[in-house]
Amino acid sequence: MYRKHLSSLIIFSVFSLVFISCKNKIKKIDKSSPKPNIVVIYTDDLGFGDISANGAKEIKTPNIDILANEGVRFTNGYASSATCTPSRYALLTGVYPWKNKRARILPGTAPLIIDTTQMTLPKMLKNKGYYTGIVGKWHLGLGTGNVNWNETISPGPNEVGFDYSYIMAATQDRVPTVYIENGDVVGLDPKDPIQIDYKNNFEGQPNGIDNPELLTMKWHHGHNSSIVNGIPRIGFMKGGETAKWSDIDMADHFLKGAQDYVKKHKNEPFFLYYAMQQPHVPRTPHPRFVGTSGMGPRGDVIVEADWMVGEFMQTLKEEGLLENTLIVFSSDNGPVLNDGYYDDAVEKIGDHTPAGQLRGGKYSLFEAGTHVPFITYWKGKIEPTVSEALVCQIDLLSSIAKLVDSKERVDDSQELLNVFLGQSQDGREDLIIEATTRTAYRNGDWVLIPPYKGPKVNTFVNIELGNSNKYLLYNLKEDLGQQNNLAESKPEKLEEMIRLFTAKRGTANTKVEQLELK
Ligand code: NG6
Ligand code: CA
Repeated sequence: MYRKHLSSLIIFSVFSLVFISCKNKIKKIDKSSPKPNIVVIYTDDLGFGDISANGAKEIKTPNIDILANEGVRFTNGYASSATCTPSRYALLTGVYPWKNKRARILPGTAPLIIDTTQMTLPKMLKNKGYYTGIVGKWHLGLGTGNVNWNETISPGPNEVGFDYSYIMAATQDRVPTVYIENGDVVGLDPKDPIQIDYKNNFEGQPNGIDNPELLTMKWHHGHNSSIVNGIPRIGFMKGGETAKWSDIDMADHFLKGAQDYVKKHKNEPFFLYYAMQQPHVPRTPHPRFVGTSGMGPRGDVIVEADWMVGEFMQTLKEEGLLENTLIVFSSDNGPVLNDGYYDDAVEKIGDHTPAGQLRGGKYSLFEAGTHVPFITYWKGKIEPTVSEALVCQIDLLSSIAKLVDSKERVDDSQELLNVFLGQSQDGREDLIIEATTRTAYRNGDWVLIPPYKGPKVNTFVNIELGNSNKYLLYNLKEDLGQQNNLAESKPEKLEEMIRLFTAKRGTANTKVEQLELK
């Protein structure tokens, strides 16, 4: 009896020892490969051809080029949409923006369009022990309607997965022109409360139409409401004088926020969404960048943004984080020159082609709307690669989830981790792209744009939108510039593309919503 007990005790002890040592081993392995930090550097309206790594000759972007040339430079990388809000929605949620009716260019007063119960990139990372933060442009709505800017604003980024947020609510050209930190307007004097109205001005307040003498930048279309720092904006604002941002310092301000964030959280795995405001309008380079591009403010703020990327990378290096940080660099949509202000963007463009060889631009269903710079960089982990794989920002959620050992996957977001790490060129088979609620379909080298009513060209911004009364079918391998419509000469291909597109998209959406252009 006693013997029997002893032997089972021995067996049990040996078992436990093996189990414990195994457990320790697993722990050890975990420790020796700490979770990589994740940084998404997201520019605003930067075109495929706006960086020298993608062929720009007239403008130099040496710092972005380092990421591109030493990481994976994607030649078929896409934003989900040709405008900001829908692209950012897809980036953070992994859901196609055309599935959310509210995912369209939002006014500064719009409510939050991400459901607080929805999975998001920061939420997934937070669940895996990451500290998560955003510094820069938000533009996904705040609150639930009728925001009181003088109290803590909620829900917002902090309710959809960010531990820390330092944001501008919408765009640089929209009120409120203040920074918001974790829901509170920074530097607000309670005796001078902020009021915002997107329809009517407040009595006695100047505006862009009646007070041209107050303007340091002239408006071309839209942008004629409240005047802040001499710049007429979209929407009316009263009060909050001490909280108003300085436009020429904005890029430095966000850079410092991003750098401080990294320094503060360097000892834990962190995620940073560094959402730069350049080169969106109003283009307000800091004086030290004025004239550096020879292309006027648009070129100057690209040079400025590139410098910021260099400074930010330097911080990662100094903090010893470069080899443990995956950096994704991209843009929310394609380029536009005149987006509402007279700022010489058109006049001084010279031979520069912001979209490279692509047709269209911001707002367009043609390639330049969504086909943007896309780079992944991870020192020591990613080999310098040029990848032709089809990838989209929407795929980052599921792919990064795989990287950090999370089981989260979102249907529209494809897990392409090996592609993002440059270890495979096996990207997406197909992708639905969006431009101001219209959709088009890429499959392999082929692009199908269904017929849409509406103007062929948006004459304000001078961009071809991709509207046509017939199907447009292009083969990008032979015709990257989308000059030869093959819909008639390739009827079988056309039919196949319509069938595949309709199966994924539902009946092609032919209802044209008006752009928010006056
Ligand atoms: C448009 C604005 C444009 C820009 C855009 C949003 C006018 C006339 N045009 O409505 O200037 O702000 O919205 O850009 O108001 S985005 O990059 O945030 O999508
Ligand atoms: Ca944008």
